[in-house]
Amino acid sequence: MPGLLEGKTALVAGVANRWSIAYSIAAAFRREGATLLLTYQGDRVRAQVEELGAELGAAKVLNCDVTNDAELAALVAALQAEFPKLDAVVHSIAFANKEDLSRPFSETSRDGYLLAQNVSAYSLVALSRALSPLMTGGGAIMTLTYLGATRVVENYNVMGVAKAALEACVRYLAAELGGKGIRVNAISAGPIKTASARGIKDFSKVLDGVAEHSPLKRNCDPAEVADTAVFLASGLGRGVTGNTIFVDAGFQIMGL
Ligand code: NAD
Ligand code: IMJ
Repeated sequence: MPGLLEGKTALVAGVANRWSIAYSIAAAFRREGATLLLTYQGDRVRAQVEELGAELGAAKVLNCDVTNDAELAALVAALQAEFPKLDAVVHSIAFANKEDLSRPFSETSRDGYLLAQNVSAYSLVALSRALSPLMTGGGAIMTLTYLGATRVVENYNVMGVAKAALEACVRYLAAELGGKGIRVNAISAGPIKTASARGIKDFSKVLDGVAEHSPLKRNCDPAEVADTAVFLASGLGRGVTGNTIFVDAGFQIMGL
């Protein structure tokens, strides 16, 4: 049976290691027959991501810090030379200062606030502006968000505000890029034990809470998030844009 992404080229930004949500998405995209391009942030993770890229049969593994306009331009130049068209872009990137994810939200510094917005929200705008001209046959841009965008989640703080901005960016980008046949959506994943969750105070309590209270009585797993990304990148998602799709074992519908 042909894969759902046969003949499509997808760029996945945000693989740091095997536990990254972006890694699961890249693996699912390959499974469905996509040509895979991976980008990573800097030398610290290069060796690891190159190894994972080789394992996945990625066509290209490229450096790109999404806060650096020169690196974004270099990425576009490198792709233009080799890949005639891009069909899907996955933005799976977030960062805030660790201390801003534990102390009171009102103590967030101006620099900490701007850092979280720059890396976690503005970067979707920058990436979309850079890469949408390569999406000449239309396509799908998607990002990862979290419930803390619209609800108060303990310690999520400045990241919640950044995710609120990210979800608004999704709507404005969707409205603007729709005319080019480019759809823009967010996947709101339930808590998953990745590097970005490690060291977060009481994270295992958050996982236990979801397992106890969600409709499906369990946590979500990264492969479920990845299959939703496949749906959005494929023709099956052709009518969906500007949306936030929850892949969270149903947790967000619950009141008490
Ligand atoms: P992760 O740490 O594996 O991924 C975060 C990625 O962001 C890393 O690959 C890191 O290199 C990249 N990154 C940070 N700054 C960057 C920059 N300046 N330029 C380029 N890349 C940069 O963790 P993850 O949990 O897979 O997170 C991926 C996305 O999923 C994030 O947006 C996160 O907010 C979101 N998310 C995570 C969870 C969870 O519970 N793990 C739940 C919902 C949403
Ligand atoms: C992160 C902080 C507080 C509560 C949290 C999380 N909950 C969940 C997360 C309940 C699920 C994970 N998440 C959704 C994120 O988006 C994480 C982003 C993040 C994590 C770190 C940790 C290490 C660091 N900076 C970070 N920046 C962003 O130094």
